[in-house]
Amino acid sequence: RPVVTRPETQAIDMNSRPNTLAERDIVASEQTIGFLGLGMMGSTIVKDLIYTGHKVVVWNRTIDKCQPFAEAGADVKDTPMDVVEAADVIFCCVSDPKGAKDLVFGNCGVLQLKDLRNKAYVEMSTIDPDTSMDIGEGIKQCNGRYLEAQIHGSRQEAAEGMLIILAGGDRSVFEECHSCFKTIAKNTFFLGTDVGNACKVNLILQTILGVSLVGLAEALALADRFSISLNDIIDIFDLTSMKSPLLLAKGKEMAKGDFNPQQPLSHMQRDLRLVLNMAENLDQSMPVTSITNEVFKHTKRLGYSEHDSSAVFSYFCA
Ligand code: NA7
Repeated sequence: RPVVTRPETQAIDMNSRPNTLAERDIVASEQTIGFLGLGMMGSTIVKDLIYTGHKVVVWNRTIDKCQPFAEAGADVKDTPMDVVEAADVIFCCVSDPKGAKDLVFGNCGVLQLKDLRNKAYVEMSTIDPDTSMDIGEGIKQCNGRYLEAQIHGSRQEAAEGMLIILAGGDRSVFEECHSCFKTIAKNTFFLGTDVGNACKVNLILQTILGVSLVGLAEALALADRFSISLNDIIDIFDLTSMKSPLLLAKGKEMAKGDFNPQQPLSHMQRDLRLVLNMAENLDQSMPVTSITNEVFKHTKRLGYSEHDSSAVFSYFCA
């Protein structure tokens, strides 16, 4: 099996600004914003929150990632619990449901503070509805308010302030997050007070994305076997009513073999796994998503976990 090199980790550019910010006329909330998780998404979001004048307190498991934010004016804390103590509204943006739960229920986690009166907790990590309900319940039992605010979009869309926010839970928290959401997103939806709905909608969108990417990759791989130029296929696809900006972009990445992670393949496969668990509980048949999941799972084993989801093309070329 050929050795696959990991994509280079991109350092956050603290000076880059989305063009969208100038025209959005943002008046920063006076509340102190806590932020847990400075991965690619979290870093991009926090950088822009600081730029738009928000007072920010941060924590990340790997402490080194906090340094540029300390230099930009953020207060860095040692534990999630310390962030919660110092902030009014606390956002969490980590890899998966397990990480999200660890930060709330774990040692030095959010609930160690016991009394969350006047605190609002906003879960941005991609999670399943059950995890969101568990977290929401834990926060409420300590008198806190909870909002799930799932972020839909790639790292590039985050960098451009063009995410879509899908929110559910406490409406007052949703209102209080207005200036933060306006900083990072082009659209924000409140999907009701029932916790779990926003997670469901986000995962349904991810299902459409995952299945579409596998269909695209499989078709392009067939073209490649016929030695038909992938660029020609993409140019023609662009003229059809099937075209979409995303599929065109992903098709070009597949043609170039450039899998710079905008939406990591491991995240895509995690989402499909969450979708299938959700469907399992409802006895809902999802044969296409099941196969799509298998394809992504195997592509992970080929070494493409940290590459973009478009690396699923490699499955069909192996
Ligand atoms: P990244 O760049 O892979 O970053 C993941 C972040 O999650 C990073 O800060 C990690 O800390 C953190 N993490 C992961 N597991 C844990 C646990 N168990 N405890 C604490 N912190 C953890 O992902 P993105 O920023 O692109 O995406 C984040 C979310 O936004 C994801 O759910 C997307 O679907 C949407 P580390 O730096 O490794 O110490």
